[in-house]
Amino acid sequence: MLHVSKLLAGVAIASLISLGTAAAQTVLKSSDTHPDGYPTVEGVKYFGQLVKERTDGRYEVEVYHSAQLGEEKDTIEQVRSGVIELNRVSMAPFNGTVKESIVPALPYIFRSEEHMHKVMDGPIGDQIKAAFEPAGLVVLAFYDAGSRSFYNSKRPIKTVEDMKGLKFRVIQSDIFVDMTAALGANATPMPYGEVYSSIETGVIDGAENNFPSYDTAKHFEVAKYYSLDEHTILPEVFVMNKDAWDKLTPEDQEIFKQAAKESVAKQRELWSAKSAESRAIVEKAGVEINEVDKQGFIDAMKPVYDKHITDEVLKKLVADVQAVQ
Ligand code: GTR
Repeated sequence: MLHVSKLLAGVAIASLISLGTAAAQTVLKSSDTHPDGYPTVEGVKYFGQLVKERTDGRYEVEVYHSAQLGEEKDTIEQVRSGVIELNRVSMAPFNGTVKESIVPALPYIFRSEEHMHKVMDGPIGDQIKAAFEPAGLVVLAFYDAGSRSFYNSKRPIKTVEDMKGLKFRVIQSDIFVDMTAALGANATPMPYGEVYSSIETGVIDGAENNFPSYDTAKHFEVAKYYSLDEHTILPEVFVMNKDAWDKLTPEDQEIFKQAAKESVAKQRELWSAKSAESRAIVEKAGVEINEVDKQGFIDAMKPVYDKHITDEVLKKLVADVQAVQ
């Protein structure tokens, strides 16, 4: 009897102690559409690890990968309203909400990945980051996502002519819808998770993405022609709910910023390795990869710029990006 009551007291004390620790600890939920191991998922996990270490465990990040919390559009609403604190998404789904996010999503705005890094790591990147705040979001980092190209189940695309009549799923942004239309094809913006079955059942002929997404979402199984038009070098965005950010002490904000910065270096490293690996995987699986007459694609983009780059802020931003050497 004595033993049991001692034991019970022990359990009670232990749970009190663990309650105490739990109260001091804030768990931040983060969403990602990609599977575990994908470079963005690992980038955010690395961020979380640094934050945990440097706040002595006061903050912890839980990454919900594989779209466990929903498709990107929905999770953007969740992080804006504070249902979740963190989110890693592409730049493009913000195009309708944050005007400045349009610029890095424009086709052929960046000449190379180096050009994109220079822009996004510098003052223009800071200006784009600041533009997210009125939407209730603080941008912690821009991550890499290589370049996006069209792939489909019908034929290799070598010139703009070959795009005619094909139906593509595009990422959820009007820029991508108009870009595809300007190339003579049809665009359906739909959630990422629906792409595989939509190609398989013939609802669409293909989609557009980078090699790691094409590989890990298994789209290559149902669309074997991958054509290197490389229409965008679209960065990823890692955001935090602004109220959650404002609750951090200035010291903790510094820790978060520094951890995010270090996670960028980590993510970029993982990204280049994964890009090469994914390309090799799909080639081995029999995918046909072909070069494209890119100039024809570039020339076709004028109406997209004319339609979307109308106000002075965006005009200046585009000129500033183009001027970065
Ligand atoms: C990927 C990106 C995802 C998602 C996806 C899509 O390249 O990393 O965040 O936006 O594209 O096309 O929906």
